[in-house]
Amino acid sequence: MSGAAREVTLVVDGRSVVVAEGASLLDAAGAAGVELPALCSDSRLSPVGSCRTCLVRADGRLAAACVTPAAAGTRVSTGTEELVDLRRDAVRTIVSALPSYALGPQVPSELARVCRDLGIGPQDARGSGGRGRDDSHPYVHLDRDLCIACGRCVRMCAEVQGTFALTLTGRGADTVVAPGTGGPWAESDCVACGGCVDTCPTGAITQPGEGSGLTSAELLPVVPRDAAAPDVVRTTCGFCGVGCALDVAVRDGAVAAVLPARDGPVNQGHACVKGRFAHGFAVSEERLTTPLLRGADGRLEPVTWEAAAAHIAQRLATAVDAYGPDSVAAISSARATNEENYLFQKFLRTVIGTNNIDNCSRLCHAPSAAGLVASFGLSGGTDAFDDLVRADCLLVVGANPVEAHPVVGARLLRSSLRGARLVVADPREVGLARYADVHLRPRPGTNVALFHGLAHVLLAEDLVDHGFLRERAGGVTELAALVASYPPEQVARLTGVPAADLVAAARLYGRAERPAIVYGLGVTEHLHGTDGVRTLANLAVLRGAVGTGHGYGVNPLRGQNNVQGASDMGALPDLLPGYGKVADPAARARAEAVWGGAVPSRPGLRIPDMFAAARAGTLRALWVLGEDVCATDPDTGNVERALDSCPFVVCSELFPSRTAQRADLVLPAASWLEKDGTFVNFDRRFQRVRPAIRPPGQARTDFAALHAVATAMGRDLGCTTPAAALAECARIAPLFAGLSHDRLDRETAVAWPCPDPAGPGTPKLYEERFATPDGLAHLAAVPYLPPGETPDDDHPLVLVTGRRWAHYNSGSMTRRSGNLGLAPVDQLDLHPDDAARHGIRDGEPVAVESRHGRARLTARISTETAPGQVFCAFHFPTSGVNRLTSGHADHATSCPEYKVTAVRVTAC
Ligand SMILES: Nc1nc2c(c(=O)[nH]1)N[C@H]1C(S)=C(S)[C@@H](COP(=O)(O)OP(=O)(O)OC[C@H]3O[C@@H](n4cnc5c(=O)[nH]c(N)nc54)[C@H](O)[C@@H]3O)O[C@H]1N2
Ligand SMILES: Nc1nc2c(c(=O)[nH]1)N[C@H]1C(S)=C(S)[C@@H](COP(=O)(O)OP(=O)(O)OC[C@H]3O[C@@H](n4cnc5c(=O)[nH]c(N)nc54)[C@H](O)[C@@H]3O)O[C@H]1N2
Ligand SMILES: [Mo]
Repeated sequence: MSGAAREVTLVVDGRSVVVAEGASLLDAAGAAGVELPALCSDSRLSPVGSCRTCLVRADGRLAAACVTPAAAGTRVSTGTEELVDLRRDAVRTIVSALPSYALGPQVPSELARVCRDLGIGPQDARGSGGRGRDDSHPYVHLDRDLCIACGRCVRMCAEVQGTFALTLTGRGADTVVAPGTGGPWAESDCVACGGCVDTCPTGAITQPGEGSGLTSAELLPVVPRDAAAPDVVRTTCGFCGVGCALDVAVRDGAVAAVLPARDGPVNQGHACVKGRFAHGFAVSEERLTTPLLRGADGRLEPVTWEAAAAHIAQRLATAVDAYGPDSVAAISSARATNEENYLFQKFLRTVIGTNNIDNCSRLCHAPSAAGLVASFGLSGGTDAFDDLVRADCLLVVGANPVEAHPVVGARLLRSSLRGARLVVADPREVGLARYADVHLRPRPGTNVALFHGLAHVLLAEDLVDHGFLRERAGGVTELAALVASYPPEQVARLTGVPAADLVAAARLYGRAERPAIVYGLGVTEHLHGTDGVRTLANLAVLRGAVGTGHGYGVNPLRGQNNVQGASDMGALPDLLPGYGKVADPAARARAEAVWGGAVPSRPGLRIPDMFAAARAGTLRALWVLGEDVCATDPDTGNVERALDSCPFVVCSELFPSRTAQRADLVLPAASWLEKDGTFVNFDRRFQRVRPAIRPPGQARTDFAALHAVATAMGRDLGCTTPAAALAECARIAPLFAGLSHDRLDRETAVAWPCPDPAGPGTPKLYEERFATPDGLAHLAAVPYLPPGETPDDDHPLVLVTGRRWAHYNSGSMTRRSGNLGLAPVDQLDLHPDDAARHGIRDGEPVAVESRHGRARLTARISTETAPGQVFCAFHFPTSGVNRLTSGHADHATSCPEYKVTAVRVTAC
C-alpha cells in the first residue's frame, strides 16, 4: 500500500546516495550517476544476475549489482581497473559466441554500446552463426545468432505481458530464446505486445523497419538526437478505452514506429498489438480521400468539400423546414475526440434544434451509465486503475481483458500472480479464468441470479459491513428480503454454477480486505443489463467496498478509446455535456447561456429508435459519424432497411464501410493519428490526443467537417479550435470546469470530476458521500428475469458474441494492417461435443442461422466454450454476424442483447 517509502543511504565511489528501500546496488550506482553495463537487467523486470557485467565491490566483496540489495551504509566501488577488467572479460565472453555483424553498424544495440565503452570490437565477435532467423510473425522477428540468452524477453513476456510465450532452449553457449510451443513464432502464444523487442539488448528481436528491422536501441531513445532521427509525438491510443500513452515516431510524414510511453499514466511502457502495431490502416489505399456524393446513376462520385457541405446544409435545412427539427438525427462517435463530440451535439441542439443525438455507448455500456448513476450517482467507474491493481481480491465479471484490454489484462494477471485472489465470472474459459481461484461459468443471461446468489451468501455468512450499510446505504431490508429466495442451490439451478463454487467465490470476495469489481459487456449487453450492473454493484455496497479505504468499488472496462468521453460531452439524447438532463430547466439554462440559443427540452431518439423512425418514414435525415451501423448494430437487415428508408444519410468515415456504401453523401475523416483533442479513458482520465501525421488527400477532421457544414447553413458554432471547444464545455459542465488543453499538456492525465482549475481531479469517487440525491449508495432489489432469446429444437445452441485480441470491432482498421495476418477470418468456437453432434470439423466453414438471419464462419473446436454454447466475434462484416443478433434490448437503456442469440450450426 502507499505510504512514505523508507530510504537507505549508502556510499558509491565515495559519494553518498539515497535510494528507496528494496533498491539494488545497480539502482544505487544509477543514483550516483554511474551507468553500469547490465545486459540481463531491465528495471521493469525481476533481476537474475546472470550476465556478470554489472560487477561491483560492495564492502570489499565482489557482487552482481543488479541482484544485490542496497543495504544502509554499504561502501560500493564501481570503477576500479580490476572491476573494468572483470566486466570486459564477462562481456568479451558473451560476445565471442556472436557473429561479427552483431557489433556492426547495421545492428545498433545496447550490447554494441557497452562494447564500445569497454573497447570491445567486431573482431572480438568470432561466432560462426548459422542458427537462422524466424521471420514468420508479421511484427516480431528473431535472429537467433544475435541471442545472448539473457532472458530479458522471456521475463518481459511472463512478468509484464503475462503471456509466457517464450522460453530459453538449448545448452550452454547454444542457449537461445524460442517460442514455448516449439514451432515458428507466428504459431506461438505471442500476442505481439512488442515488449520483447523493447527489452532485447542485442538486436536479436526486432520489429519491422528498414533493413533487418528496428532494434530496441533504435526504438527507445524516442527524443530526436539529430536531423535524421524521427520526430516523436506523444498521443493517446485510439483503439480501446485503456488510454495508453503512445509515442509516435514520424519519419518523412509517415509513422515509423509507435512506442508505449514509459511514463504513460496507465500503461507504464506497455502496449498491445493494436496500439503498437496496427497503424498500417492510416496509409491504406482504401482510405477515403475526398467527399463522395451519390449521383443520379446511384454511384458515389467525388465532389469538393464546398459542394458536399452545401449539399448537406441544404438537405438538413429542407428536412427541418418540411418535417421539423426532430426529423433529423445523428450518431456520434466514441472513436472521435471529446471536442468533436461536443461540437456535434452542439450542432444538433443549436443549429438543427433537436436532441436526436446518440453514440455507441448505447450498444455497449449504456447500462453501466444508468446502473452506476442509480446506485452511486455518477456515470463512471468508481476507482482508479492504479488502485485496482493493488486489490487483494479481484472479481472479474463478463470481461475478457486479456483480449479486449490487454494492458489491463496483463496488470490484473500480474496482481493475481503476486497473490491477489481472483474470481472470474464468465461462461467461457477466458484468459484470466485459467489463473482464477474460482471460475464461475453462468449460463449467458443469468447474471442477476448469480449476483443475488453471491449477495445471499454474503448476508447469510455475515460478510457485510454493517456500519457502512447503516450510514451510507439504502435499500438493505428490501435486498435482504429478495435474496433470501436465492440460496446457492436455487442459483445453481438458474445459472448452472455449482453451489459450492458460488459459496467459495462469495467467501473470497466477502473476506478480502481490499476487494475490487471489474466488469465488461458480459454484464451489460443483455435484456436486463442495467439490472445486472445494479445487482453487481450491490455486492460492493454490502461489503462497504466503494467510496471507502477498504475496497476498490465497481469498475466497467469501457470499450472504445473515447466512449466515456462521447457521453461526457453530451452526445446522448437525454443528457447535456457533463450529464445535465435536457429535461432540467437549470441544466438547459447553463448551456443556453453559453450557446446563446434555446436547447430543446424533449429527450431525443436513441439509436434503435432512430432506425425505427427511419423505417416508419418520420426520420428524414441521418448523419452517422464514425460508426459502421450496418456491421455492428444488431439485426443488420433491419438497420439496412432503416438506412434505405431514410431519404438522406451522411456518413463520416475513414473507409468505404458498409454504412458508407449505403449513404447518400460520404465525408472523408481524419483518424486519431491525425487529429488534435482529448479522449477520456475507462477510469475517467482526460488525456491529450495530438496529430502525428497528416490525413490523406482531402480527408479532414470531424471537427473541421462540422464547422464547414454549420458555416454552409449560415451558422457559426464558435470554438474554432479543439482547445476552445473543451474550454467552452468546461463553462457548461461543472464536472469538467477545471480542465483545459493547457492543463492536460502540463499534467498529462486528470480524472473527472475536476470542478476547479486550481484543484485536483478525482481518481477515486465518493469518499465523503455518494452523488445520489440523498447521498447514499442504493442497493437494487430487482428479481432475476430470463434472457430475451432462449434455445429450442430449431435453434438449440446459445451464441455469445464478443472480441478477439487481434481485431477491433468492425475491423475496419485492424483488417487493414498486419493484424490481418494474425487472424484472417471470423471463427466460431464450439465445444467438441457439439461439433461431433452437428458433424463439424475444425477449420471448416459453417453456416450459423438464428431466427433473424444467417452468417458464415470458420469452425474452431475448443473447450473454451461450454457445451450448448458457441462464441464468435464480429470483426469481419462479410461474415454477417450481426445478421444473427436480435432486436432484444435492455429495458432501461436499449442496449442490445448481443450476448444471447439462439442459433443452429451446420457444416457447409
Ligand atoms: N481486441 C479488441 N479489443 C477491444 C475491442 C475489440 O473489438 N477487439 N472492442 C472494444 C470495445 S468497443 C469494448 S466495449 C470492449 C469490450 O470488452 P469486453 O467486455 O471484455 O468484451 P466481450 O468479449 O464483448 O465480452 C466479455 C465477456 O462477456 C462474457 N459473457 C457473455 N455473456 C455473459 C453472461 O451472461 N455473464 C457473464 N458473467 N459473462 C458473459 C463473454 O463470454 C466474454 O468473454 O473491448 C474493447 N477492446
Ligand atoms: N455481435 C456484436 N456486435 C457488437 C458488439 C458485440 O459484442 N457483439 N459490441 C458492440 C459495441 S460494444 C460497440 S462499441 C460497437 C462498435 O461498433 P462501431 O463503432 O461501428 O465499430 P468501430 O469499428 O469501432 O468503428 C466505427 C467506424 O468508425 C470509423 N472511424 C474510426 N475513427 C474515426 C474517426 O476519428 N472519425 C470518423 N468519422 N470515423 C472513424 C472506422 O473506420 C469504423 O468504420 O459494436 C457493437 N457491436
Ligand atoms: Mo463498445
